[in-house]
This record gives sequence, C-alpha cells and structure tokens, in this order.
Amino acid sequence: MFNNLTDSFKNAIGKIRFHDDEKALKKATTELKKSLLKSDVHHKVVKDLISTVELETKKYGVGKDNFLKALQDKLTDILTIEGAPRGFTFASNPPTVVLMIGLQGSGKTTTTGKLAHFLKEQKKKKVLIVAADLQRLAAVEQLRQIASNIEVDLVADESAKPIEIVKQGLSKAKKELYDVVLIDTAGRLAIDDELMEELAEVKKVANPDELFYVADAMTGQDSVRTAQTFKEKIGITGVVLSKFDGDAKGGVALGLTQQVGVPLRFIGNGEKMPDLEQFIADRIVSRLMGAGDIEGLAERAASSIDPKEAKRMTQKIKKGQFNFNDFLAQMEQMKKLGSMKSIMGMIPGMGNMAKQIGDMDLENSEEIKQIKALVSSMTPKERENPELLNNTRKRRLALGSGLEVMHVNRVLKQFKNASKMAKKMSTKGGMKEMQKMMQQMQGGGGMPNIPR
Ligand SMILES: Nc1nc2c(ncn2[C@@H]2O[C@H](COP(=O)(O)OP(=O)(O)O)[C@@H](O)[C@H]2O)c(=O)[nH]1
Ligand SMILES: [Mg+2]
Repeated sequence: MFNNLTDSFKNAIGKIRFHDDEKALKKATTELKKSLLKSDVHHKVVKDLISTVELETKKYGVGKDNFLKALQDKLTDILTIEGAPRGFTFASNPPTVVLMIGLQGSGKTTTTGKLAHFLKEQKKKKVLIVAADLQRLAAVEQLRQIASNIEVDLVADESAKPIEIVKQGLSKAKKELYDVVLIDTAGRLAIDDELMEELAEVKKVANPDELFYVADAMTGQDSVRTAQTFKEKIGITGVVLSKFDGDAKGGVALGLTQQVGVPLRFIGNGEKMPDLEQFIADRIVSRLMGAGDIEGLAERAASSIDPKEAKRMTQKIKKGQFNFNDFLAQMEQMKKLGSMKSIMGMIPGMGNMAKQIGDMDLENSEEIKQIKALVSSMTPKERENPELLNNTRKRRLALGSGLEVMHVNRVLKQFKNASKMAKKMSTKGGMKEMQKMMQQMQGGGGMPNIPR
C-alpha cells in the first residue's frame, strides 16, 4: 500500500552509516526530499519533516540509529493530531452516530458498507445503516444491496426526506439497542450551497459523534482542499481516503492530517467490503519504516479466521496429516484475508515480497486452477490421504482434470513441499527460520526495530 514511500525511507536510511558526518546526512535528506515530493507529499509537509529530522539527528550525533529515531518520531508526529482518538472509538452513550459526507462518486456509499462490515466483523458491534441519500433512487438500491451482502440492517424509504429518515433511523437504533448508526448522505459533483445546507440540517438532527469526510485519493491534492472546505463549512472529525489502490504515489496520505488539521482515520484500498484499513499513526509508521504491522495483521486475521478451525489445522500440520481437503480450505481462508499484496506489506521485512507478488489473484491464477481441477478429480479417500496416489491413480487424475501427467506430478510435489514447510513453520522457532529465509531471498531484507 505504501510501497513508494517505504522505498523512499529505506533508501534514505541506507545512505547513513553508524557513525557518519553531516555531509552524508545532507545527501540522505536531499534524496528523501526529492522522492517524497515525487510521491505527491505536500511541499510544506516535506520541508517540515526534513528540517526536523536533520535537526534532531544532529542534536544526538549523525548516525543510523539517531536518524531512524528522528524519522520515526517526526512521522508519528505529522500523522497525529493531539487529543484525537487512536482508531475507531465508541461513544460512551450508544449508539455511536457516524455521518458520512463527501462529493458525489467519492466512495461514501461503498465506505459506509466497508465501515459497517469492519465494525460488525472486527469489533463485533450491532450496526445500523441509514440511507439518507435520497437524491437518486439508484443510490438507495445500491446501499440496499451492500447492506444485504454484509448482513447489516438498513433503514431506507425512497419517499421520505433525508431528515425524516435520519430521525427514523435514530429512534430505531435507540429502541433496538444498536451500537453504531452509519448515515450515508447525498453528494454533489462540486461543493455548492444547497448541499452544504442539506448537510447542515442533517447534522443538526443526527447530532453525530463522528463526521467522516470521504475523499477520493485519485484526485490527489484536490482531495485535501475539498476536505478543508468541508471542515470549515460543516465540521469534520476524520477523513477516509478512498480508492487508495488506484493511487500509486500515496503521498497524500502522509500530508493530509497536518494539512487538514483532522486525522486520516481509514483508507479504502479496493472495491470489496474487506478493503478498508484503519489508519493508526504508530502502525503506519512501522510499515513505512519497513517493519510491518503485526497488530493490524492479527486484527485482520482474527476477523476472518475461525480460531477453532485454525487450531485444528495447526494440529494436523504438526502431525503431518495435512491433506488436499485442508489445502483447499486454506486457500479459501486466504481469499477472505484479502489480497496477498496487502497482507505481505503488513509482515515485517516482507514489504519487498509484496511488490514481487504484485496482484497475484488467488482465484484466477493458473496454478490454483490446476490444483483445484486436480483435487476435484480425486476420490474422497485420495483427498484425505495423499500417500495413496500411485502411478495408475495419477494417470486417472490426469485424464479427469485435463492435465498432463507431468503437471500432476508437479502439483503433487508442490503440495508435498508446502506441507513440509508448514510442518516446519509450526514448530518452535520455525517462524524465525522462515523470516531469515525471506530476508536472504530479498538480499538483506527488513529494517531493524529501533528501541525507544
Ligand atoms: N478501486 C476502488 N474503488 C472504490 C473504492 N471506494 C469506492 N470505489 C468505487 O467508486 C465508485 C463510487 O463509489 P460510491 O460509494 O458509489 O460513491 P458515492 O457517490 O460517494 O456514494 C464505485 O464504483 C465504487 O465501487 C476503493 O477504495 N477502491
Ligand atoms: Mg452514494
């Protein structure tokens, strides 16, 4: 997600040795400045970042550790607003009411669904969505489909006025003890007075705990400017940057919090419901420094993996009983976790891997298709016991799956290796060994974690 930025920081850090002179520091910061500007980080933010990092590094002596520490501290600083909540926080008196606002097409409705999904699956909350965009009939229908997909309740009435529907939603939420109410509102193509008046009215009635401005990352610095305007005219408590998957540069995310004076709270990085990530300063900084985001990964895994199932699987792997049924089940689990790329970026030292993997599509990859075809040609006994597969059976499988015997052998070998590797990883110290291997593959690998 932040490949470009992570590379910029890594390069700069790589330029400084353990004990170095001010000339080396200047070289590193000059390069960092250039690449941050190229990544579309606002020039004022870049200037502030560079001058603080230079000053702080010199203060404690030019060297790798001091440079890293100064960079980490300053990054955390520019991504944080004093007193703002860390992650999504709930009102002390439920329901927590969230108003979603923004321009038309920015991603409000999609983000409303993603946020509902996040709160339901990861925070285990009872969520109600209110369809207060009554400008277009299609908008209500879109939300109806999203809500039914993620199995979240919806209040919608095409013939009502926005304020009426908001009132209805709030009273239902209070009566039926919902934890969170998300209100999706209408947008316009550009900022106009009529829109602002309607939103102000909805805001008065809804009395929201959070006002999330949804900004389209693809519009670059424009998204920052419109956020500023909405902050002045309506007041906002957070920004959600949508369509971040389409913005290769990513620099807007780095400057936005300081520029708008309101924290960036979430990032949307795909069209699907799980494609929403919390933007939490210390976690993001860890990722930017190439140290991964273990907390975020665990959160994501917890919401999509059944712990009982995971335990059963680990037991089987340890005993060497991993079979083809498990293999298919594991692939289904991986799909739920989201794209490989976004997962890899969260594992320490694996940022580079993420780039190599690119947009590997588990569902459509040729290899996965072959494996699926092969497994579906197996009898239930064969699926449970890979050892049964002798040459006669392999020939039958080849015919059944439309693969060459050669391919069958290759897939079977891959499976054997995978289960061996899995067994190894499930032992004590196995994960460490795996990381070491990954780092060797990348020629040096991840950044060290600097103790504070
Ligand atoms: N690639 C991508 N597309 C998105 C994202 N968020 C929204 N979209 C798409 O952007 C378009 C407009 O989104 P919508 O939620 O209807 O915007 P609204 O008018 O503000 O409610 C839709 O086609 C969405 O699928 C995102 O994070 N990534
Ligand atoms: Mg909409």
